[in-house]
Amino acid sequence: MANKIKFSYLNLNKKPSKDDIVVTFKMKPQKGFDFIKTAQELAAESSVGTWTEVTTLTKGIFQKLAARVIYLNMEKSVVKIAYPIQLFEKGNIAQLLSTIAGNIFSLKKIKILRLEDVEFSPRYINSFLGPQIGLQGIRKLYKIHHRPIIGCIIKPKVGLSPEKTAKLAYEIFSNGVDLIKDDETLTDMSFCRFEKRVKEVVKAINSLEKKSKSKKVFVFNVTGPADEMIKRAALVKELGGRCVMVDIIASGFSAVQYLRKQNFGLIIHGHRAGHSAFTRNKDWGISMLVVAKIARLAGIDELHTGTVVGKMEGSREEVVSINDFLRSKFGKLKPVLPVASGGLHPGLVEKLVKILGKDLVINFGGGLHGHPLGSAAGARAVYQAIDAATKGIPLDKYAQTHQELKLALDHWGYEKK
Ligand code: CAP
Ligand code: MG
Repeated sequence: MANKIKFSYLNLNKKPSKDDIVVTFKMKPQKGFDFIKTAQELAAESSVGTWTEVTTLTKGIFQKLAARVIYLNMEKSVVKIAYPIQLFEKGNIAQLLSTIAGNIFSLKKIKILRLEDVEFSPRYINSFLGPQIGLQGIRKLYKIHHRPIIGCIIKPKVGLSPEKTAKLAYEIFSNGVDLIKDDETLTDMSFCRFEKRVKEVVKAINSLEKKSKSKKVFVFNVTGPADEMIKRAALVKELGGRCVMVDIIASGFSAVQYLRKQNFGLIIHGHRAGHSAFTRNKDWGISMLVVAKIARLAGIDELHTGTVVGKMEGSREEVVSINDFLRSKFGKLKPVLPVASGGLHPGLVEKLVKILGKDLVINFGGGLHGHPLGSAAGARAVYQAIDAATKGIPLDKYAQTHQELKLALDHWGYEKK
């Protein structure tokens, strides 16, 4: 059906106004459809237009609210669209996504569509709460400023009782790990009730902190229906925990915003399980960079972003750009601490630090509990690897005097930088 456009959405000479939201899409129409016309239809569908002219769309409405195509590159399939700020409700991520990542993904005539990047104006950014604690706040709590935060995921990912979880956490914390987290599928389970787990783990941390000055953080997974999530986080707060985790994709950003709005003063750890359903295909979906920007608006304090060297997909260029964004200025919102996780073991640490730097959490699951001498030795091995990498000492050299690291390198190998 022909779509006659009365007003032109094309405005290649337009410099976006300072409050516009500018979105970069990778876009290619199906065979037989015109690139420039389809780009305009994208702008139309995601702002004031529809498939045909409507008498209710006045010139006044169009001039005020129409999105404009401000850049086109057919060879590279790039389209940039500027959206007037009036199209967006302040502080509403659901409405943002329905606008810039909504119906346009369903249009039949489009073959390739990927939301690559979005630039928000400070006015829009500042309408969100952002992280309550943020990167600096987390480092201040630990009093660790010059090395990566050492993290561990409890494994097996599900199956341990609250008592066994607490015992294991005590052992791992005692051997140099700063943060321990629930896995993303462990919530309130018949074999590991949430409340009991929090109680047992907090007890273990309290007894440990009586003996040592270092602060330990356990990341409790509160993922669930939004009302339950709030109850679980309130419980963590009440029982003396410091951090909660949300599976941000599965739970949805409205739930994350709702949690953030409670101002619990808890660190919010963002797990991104499932993101690859729409971030991984380079010709379709939404980039992880955009997800990271939205997570920061919503109020995540630390976010999984990839490792480059580990088991999860994510190119060096992509992961570095996400981490750089999380630490950079973004309106008045606090920076976010990146989390590298997935398939990591001590032999990968040197390379990882070379690529991603030291300002992040480095998380080990299998690469700690799978140590030939068990979890406590695994904790010592990851500590030694991070200590060596922070000091710039090659791991194989450091391993000559550090037995646990040596065993880990023999077991999993060593990827030199
Ligand atoms: C890591 C992990 C994390 C992934 C998620 C896992 O465990 O707990 O969920 O890191 O990926 O279950 O795989 P291992 P990402 O250390 O045993 O691999 O951080 O890329 O979102
Ligand atoms: Mg996991």
